Amino acid sequence: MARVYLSLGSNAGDRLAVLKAAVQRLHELAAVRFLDASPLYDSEPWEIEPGRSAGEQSWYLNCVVAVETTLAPRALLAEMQTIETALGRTRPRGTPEAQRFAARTLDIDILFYADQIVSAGDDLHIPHLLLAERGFVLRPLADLAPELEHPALYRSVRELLAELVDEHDVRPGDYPARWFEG
Ligand code: PH2
Ligand code: MG
Ligand code: MG
Repeated sequence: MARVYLSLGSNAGDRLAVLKAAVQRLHELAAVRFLDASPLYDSEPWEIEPGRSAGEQSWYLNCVVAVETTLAPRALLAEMQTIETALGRTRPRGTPEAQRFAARTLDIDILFYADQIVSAGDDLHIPHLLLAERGFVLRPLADLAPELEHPALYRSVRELLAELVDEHDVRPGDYPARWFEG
């Protein structure tokens, strides 16, 4: 079993319902054991769509979830993409740029997979390449696993958060601490 941390985010539709449903789907996967979820954060969007002002793009609801899994990283990624699609994520046609900036009902990113370092193609990089730059990832991750050490940066999540320079606003959401099932 590998311990895995996932970043979940939604900035379209009923964001809270989407994140709750995503946790429910994780429970339903035989090869995944749900462990815990962080509190929820309302976060200012990183990487707004070209041609839009910051005020126009909806804020995200973000959290981090800890699971254990017997799936290998590539198989886990495929399962997460299945959940994204099942919960209404559509990928706009067009350039990778267009996809990257599009609003999303649900995005699930693998942050850490045990202490493995994986770089496989364009779509699978573990640890997540931007995690140390993003408050919307580090804040909830520090709630769950402050002492977790980044296997390439040799710093704990707590240290990464203390050193973080990120102008984007991340606010504890006005939601119950146990917003999820399980
Ligand atoms: N996800 C992105 C791009 N920008 N911004 C915030 N605040 N939260 C996200 O989850 C997020 C983002 C791409 O997946
Ligand atoms: Mg993402
Ligand atoms: Mg993603």
